Amino acid sequence: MSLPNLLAGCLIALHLLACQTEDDRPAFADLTTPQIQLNQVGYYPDQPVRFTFADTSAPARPVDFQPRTVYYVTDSTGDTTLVEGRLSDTLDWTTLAGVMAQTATADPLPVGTYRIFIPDVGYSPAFRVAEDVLHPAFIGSLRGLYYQRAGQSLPERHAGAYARAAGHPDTLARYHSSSGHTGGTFSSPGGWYDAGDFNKYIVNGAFPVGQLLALYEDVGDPAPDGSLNIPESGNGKSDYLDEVKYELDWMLTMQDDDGGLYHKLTTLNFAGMVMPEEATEPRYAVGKSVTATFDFAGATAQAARVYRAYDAAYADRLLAAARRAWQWGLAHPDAFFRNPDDVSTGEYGDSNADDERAWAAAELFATTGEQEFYNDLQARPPNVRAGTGWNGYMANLAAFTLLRHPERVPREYLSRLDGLVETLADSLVQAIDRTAYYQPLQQFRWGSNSDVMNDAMLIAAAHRQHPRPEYVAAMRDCMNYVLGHNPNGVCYLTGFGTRSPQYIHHRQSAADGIDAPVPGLLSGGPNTGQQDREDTRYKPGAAPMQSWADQTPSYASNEICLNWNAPFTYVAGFLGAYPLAR
Ligand code: 9MR
Repeated sequence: MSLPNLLAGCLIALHLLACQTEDDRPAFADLTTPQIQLNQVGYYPDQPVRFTFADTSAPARPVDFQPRTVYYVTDSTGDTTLVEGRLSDTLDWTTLAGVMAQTATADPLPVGTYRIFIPDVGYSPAFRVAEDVLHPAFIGSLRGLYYQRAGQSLPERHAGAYARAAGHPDTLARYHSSSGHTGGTFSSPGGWYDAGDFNKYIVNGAFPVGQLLALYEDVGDPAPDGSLNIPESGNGKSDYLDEVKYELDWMLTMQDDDGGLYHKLTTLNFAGMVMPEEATEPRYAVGKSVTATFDFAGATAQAARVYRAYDAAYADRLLAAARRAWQWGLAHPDAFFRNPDDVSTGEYGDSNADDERAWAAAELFATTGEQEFYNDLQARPPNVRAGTGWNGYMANLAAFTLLRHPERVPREYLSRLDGLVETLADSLVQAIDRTAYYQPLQQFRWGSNSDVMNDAMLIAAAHRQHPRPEYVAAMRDCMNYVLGHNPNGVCYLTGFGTRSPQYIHHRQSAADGIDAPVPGLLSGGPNTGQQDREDTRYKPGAAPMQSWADQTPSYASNEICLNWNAPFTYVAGFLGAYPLAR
């Protein structure tokens, strides 16, 4: 081709490109701004639309902030203005969120898709208003657990683009010397991978199972047969219970003949960022602990109740396993787990098992009504906590279960628990109302997004006892925060909203060659500890809520984990299904 022809060709190509860009983009495209932060998944038709205007690209100095006056709610094209409203006075949210901000709470909107427009700032991402607005995210987060299945291939018909080979059969797991066995192997297949790593931990299997089964008990089956597109769909049984059973079945394999539970099934060290089938280092049963054993007793005793109608023989098996674990726990009160010198995988360590014991006793009592378990609860009543992060603390689940099954619990005991939950929930509601971005946390630790969701679970427990609109509003505020109403302008559930994490710390997502990460997984969220700062580039001087990095190496802020998806699932399921929530 001659030079003039080449130039002419280039010009035509450039012209086409320009035309295409102009034609395909809606008028507002260049004006969509992360400076307007809101719940990118959306709002219920009876929910006020809370959003914030904050410029996170500039240093948050009061002198630099230019307050705006009005906002408009527009249709999704941005062309038609539907509502005009005024922004709040300027709020100094620098300490926690690193921003100067203005908020607004628009009146509830009818079903539809909308944007917020602020003159000289731009348009927000589009958001939906719908009766079932959280349902896709709820199903997505459950399917996120399916994607975590170990020992099973994920066929395209269930996993779409994320189809993959099976990894970690775990049929020839070894015994680490800390397990009390020498030599030999045992079979421990199935279960969900814990997180971005491929290991399986009893403490962090039992806790999410307890939270997920709590939802089933509180709202009824939230994902009936056929709703999750998993291999068991169509078997005539709840998809929800089918998926949770995948974890329970694995947990049952981790019980030693004497009733004690191996603490975890892991490699000696974390694997590289590879697909599951490429991570083939030997796996070991490591340790045997009182915390894992009581946690297992709690989860299986609860499951024995929930699975009775699903499969009575399975329920019997679960209850027998729970009783044996309970006995082992009583006999080994000091069997606390520490990583042996040659093991560096997750520890889930703990030096106090009172709360695990209370959870086990509560579930065994709710399931059997036997006096022994109540006596134990009287000696060690569950001390409910809020705002402190999970950190292996099980007492909240114990309290929720006792409140859920009041018929067996003496009135005085119950009213003490009820009062505690109500007082804490009320203090959370107040904290949410006066804290940046209307969420309850003052401290942002590892997995802070789950701390927000765990606090919302506590509010849900109070709401079950004392239904109040302010409880619902507070839970929805927590959801707003996690789904985009935050200074990062990020919807932390992968695959949902308009800006969600692209580089989660998750081996499959890093290694599968697909740009977008596996969907339905909740990023841990801002963490001022920044334990990974050597490999992660955090914004210098980031405020606590901005101490988050969408970077693959950021295991301390952008990993995903079972015990983060589970409370998200609970809250999304509760808001969507609980009759008193609306
Ligand atoms: O969630 C856990 C966090 O509270 C701890 O500070 C951290 C360090 O011990 O571990 C986190 O749990 C990780 C576990 O140890 C291994 N799998 C991934 C978990 C989430 O990061």
